[in-house]
Amino acid sequence: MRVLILGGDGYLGFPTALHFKKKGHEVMAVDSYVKRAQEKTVGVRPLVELPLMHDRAKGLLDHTWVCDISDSPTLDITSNLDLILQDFQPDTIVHYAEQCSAPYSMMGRQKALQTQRDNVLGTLNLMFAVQAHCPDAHIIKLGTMGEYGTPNIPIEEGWLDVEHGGRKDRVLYPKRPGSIYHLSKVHDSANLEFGTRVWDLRVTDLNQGVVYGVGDSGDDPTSFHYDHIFGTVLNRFVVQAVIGLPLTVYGRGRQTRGFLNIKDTLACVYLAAQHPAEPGEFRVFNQFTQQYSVMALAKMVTNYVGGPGLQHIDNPRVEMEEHFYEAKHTGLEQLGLVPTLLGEAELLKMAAYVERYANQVDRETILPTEETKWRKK
Ligand code: USQ
Repeated sequence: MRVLILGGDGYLGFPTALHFKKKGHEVMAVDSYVKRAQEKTVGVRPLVELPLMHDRAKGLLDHTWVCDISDSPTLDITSNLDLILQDFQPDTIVHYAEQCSAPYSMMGRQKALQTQRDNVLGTLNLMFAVQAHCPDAHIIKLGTMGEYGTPNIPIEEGWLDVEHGGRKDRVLYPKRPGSIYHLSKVHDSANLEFGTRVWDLRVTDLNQGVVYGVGDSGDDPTSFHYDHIFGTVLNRFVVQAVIGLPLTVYGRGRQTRGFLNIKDTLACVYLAAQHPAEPGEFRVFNQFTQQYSVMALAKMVTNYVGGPGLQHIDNPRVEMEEHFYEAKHTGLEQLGLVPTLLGEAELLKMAAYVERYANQVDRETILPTEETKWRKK
């Protein structure tokens, strides 16, 4: 396969590009480096500061291209995205190139606008470019479990069979996301489903849960965040335990989410690529392997990694802190996913990785601030 990875500099993008390359495919990675600029603006950095994607990729990937995929062509100038698709003719396009942080999107009007502009318009632009240059390419879009929110009924994989007024239909599962970022993914899903119906695009929407971990050995460092803006909860808890800080449980901590190991992200995306959606199909998988409450994770980290234990802090978000949660996730397992389960071994591997760089942790970026609260004073 010729595989195009959009967002190739990121926590998931670069390891995904390497994964496809190791399996013998021709890989091009694309990134605009906007995330690096955002990190500087808000004063955070990943645990390990990595060279830029186009330097890291030397000798590892076939091609790289630095550009913004939301730039559209003008009357006389072809956009970079159009040039890439024209020349490279990908079979598979893995689309990670989006602002990925809920707290970032809630920091104020400018960042909310930036999030929805980059995410929604980037995906829409991609849909037009694919239609024009490689209409048979399979788009694998990273969505999020957060699109569904926490409804009081079981969550299906993308679609819901309804009976109403004596009639039956199959509709996109109702969405009730919890941040401007998660909303942007809902809009993406609606646009992509439209593209499959109207232009026969082939789309797999991967509603991914919260990712944790450092990959196979931790030897290929990736953009691992632990700060209150870009860090996800389990990665943050492991860093906090390693450096001896109490684990920051937001509110009551009974919020429940789906989780998966970064290794399973790579496996799921690979499985989706090997089994593409049909032309005109909008296929949705819920991409997570286990569900946990925040409290359960905090207890597990304290048991296996150590540290001073957990502390409940005022929840900076507006979210339910105790709720029903039952989400289906059978599609990827039916394609052959063998889940990597969370336990002592995985947590100790993460802790060993973090310990190697523990002296680089910026403790000032761990606690949420007034700026990242969903409701400002
Ligand atoms: N939480 C804490 N303490 C912390 C950090 C988070 O209790 O120190 C709680 C949050 O309140 C939330 C849960 O843990 O209830 C998950 O938060 P998170 O920051 O790990 O994840 P989230 O903001 O939901 O977003 C992350 C990724 C996003 C992806 C999403 C998948 O940043 O890109 O889409 O996970 S999901 O959560 O399934 O929507």
